[in-house]
Amino acid sequence: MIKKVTAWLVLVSLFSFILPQNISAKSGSPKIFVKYKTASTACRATTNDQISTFAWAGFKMQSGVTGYKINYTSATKIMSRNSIQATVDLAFSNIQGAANGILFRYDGESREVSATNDSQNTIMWKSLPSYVVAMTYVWLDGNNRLVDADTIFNSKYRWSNTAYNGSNDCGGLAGSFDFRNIATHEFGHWTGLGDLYNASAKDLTMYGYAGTRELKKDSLGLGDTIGIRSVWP
Ligand SMILES: [Ca+2]
Ligand SMILES: [Zn+2]
Repeated sequence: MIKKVTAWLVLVSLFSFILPQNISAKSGSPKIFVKYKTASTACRATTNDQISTFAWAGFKMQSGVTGYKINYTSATKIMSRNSIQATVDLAFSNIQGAANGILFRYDGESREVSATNDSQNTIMWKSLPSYVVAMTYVWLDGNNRLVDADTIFNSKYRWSNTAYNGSNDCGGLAGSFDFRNIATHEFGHWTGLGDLYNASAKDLTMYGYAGTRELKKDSLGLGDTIGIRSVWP
């Protein structure tokens, strides 16, 4: 498992992707961000989310409103439509709160089942390799502005929602990934932020690994906020 993850990291760093069979992207070459499951899966309580680190992935969003759709039928059964939409809204509102001027808008239901450069930003579930928690694909125009962002959550895993109260860092449902916790990270990619893999960034939302029960990334760390402010057009 560790070897496999390392291999993926190498591939990611070379921007050369050999995608597993069940992950496909249509039309053009997207940038792909992979959120990995931690080897141990254990969530660790926050020790320092006030470091100023962030990574820029080399692109920015368009000015104005960014719409998104949700494929509810692909979601794991334990989450209701209402709770999915409310949670997505909360995750986007964290990003909006970090920088004045970012606006996301819910545009309704989607039936799209794969990451596709179709000028429609879509949130969906799909079976991904077990070392992957979620993936975000982005397509850019010639000026390195976002034209399409799609996020896929791994339907192999259980997903749940537990409210974060500022201290229950690892208080999510056992054996389950917290949807808001992971969604906030994935939507950080929509703004142009990249993954952080240095262990010192483990408490930041843009850290590239996640464990089950983890809630602490519902809220942004300092580096996440600074990053979003600096990449926002
Ligand atoms: Ca799309
Ligand atoms: Zn990521």
